[in-house]
Amino acid sequence: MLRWIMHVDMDAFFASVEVIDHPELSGLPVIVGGQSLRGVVSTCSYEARKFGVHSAMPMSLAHKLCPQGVFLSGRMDRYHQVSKKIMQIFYEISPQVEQLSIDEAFLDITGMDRLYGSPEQAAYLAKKRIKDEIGITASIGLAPNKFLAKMASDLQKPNGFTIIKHQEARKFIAPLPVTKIFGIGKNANQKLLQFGIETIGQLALTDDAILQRIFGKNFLVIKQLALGIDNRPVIAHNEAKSIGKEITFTKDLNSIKECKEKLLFLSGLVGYRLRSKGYNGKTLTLKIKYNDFSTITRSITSESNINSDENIYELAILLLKSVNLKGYVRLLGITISGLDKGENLGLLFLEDERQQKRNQATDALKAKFGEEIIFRGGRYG
Ligand code: TTP
Ligand code: MG
Repeated sequence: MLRWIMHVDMDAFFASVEVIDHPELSGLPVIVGGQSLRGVVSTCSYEARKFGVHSAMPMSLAHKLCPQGVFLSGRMDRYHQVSKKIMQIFYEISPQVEQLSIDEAFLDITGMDRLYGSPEQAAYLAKKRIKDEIGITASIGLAPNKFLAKMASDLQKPNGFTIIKHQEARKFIAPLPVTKIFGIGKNANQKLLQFGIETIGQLALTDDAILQRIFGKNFLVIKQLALGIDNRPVIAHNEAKSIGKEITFTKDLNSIKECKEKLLFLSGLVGYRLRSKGYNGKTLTLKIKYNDFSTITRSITSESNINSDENIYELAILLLKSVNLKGYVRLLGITISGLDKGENLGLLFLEDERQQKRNQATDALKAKFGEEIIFRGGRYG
């Protein structure tokens, strides 16, 4: 079954909400943002963009560029309220909605043709419902994956609708500048230019050795994107608040060594569950139940995202060490919360490559033979 993802992003969101609430502003250059001397522009209507005004610009400059603008300080509560209504429309179209920010979301509409006729019709429906029920325009990208859908929604703003078909994906993105790829900023762009690489098509044909020199160990992610490949799933936020596993032992544990051994096993299970659902988390909670049924929990929050077996194990051991074990242990549990979607490609660039490879290898086995087939050996001393 062909995968179809849409990315929907409201046009000039805060300014558009001001216009629906104050119809007399329609067609005017509306500029929303901090009104103090040092304030910056949050956003502005497309009419104001013609004067060169844009998000993050100092408000003083916006006044200079567009003196006739309508300057408003913004009402976050109201924008959140409208955002909620828009997300509600999305959830009525597909259960697989991943909200990315206040005004944008991915919807997975794979296999929903019976309901809508075609992916295009589902996308048109989203557009029409936002216009009819909210009163603002949205730009939509419809494509085989998240990367392409997000890129597509941006190509014909405002009120855009861009479809990238499966068989055309590579050709479609080939002429676009490399900076359209998330993760290619000014620096990487400069380096690519030294090799004469300006477009995504040229990037896709570049030697791996050169890409590795420019992007480091995770160059393959960039290469895949340049080829139009992106397998990240759309993750509905309401799916899970935490992911964890606990085990009651048939025989109570009576040493730190045994506890460590079991925590290693649990780390592998929890890590696998996190990764297979595309999550990473921030907080790890260790649960210990003694054989008298008294229970303690200890939590630790990491600064960086956690999803590798190693990181989970390290944190669990830190917590175990902070506990003065007072008797036989009947149950141990590890839970990861503060979950985040896998959208952040940056993570891929940060993670230790060897660790990542190892996790991928064991994940493949677990996916095939079941969660408990493999766990990492280690020294517990
Ligand atoms: P965006 O979707 O980036 O911008 P937009 O909806 O205003 O315009 P576009 O048509 O290009 O999508 O951001 C959504 C809202 O987030 C935007 O309306 C205001 C807010 N925002 C800021 O407050 N500061 C910023 O720098 C940006 C980029 C957005
Ligand atoms: Mg927007």
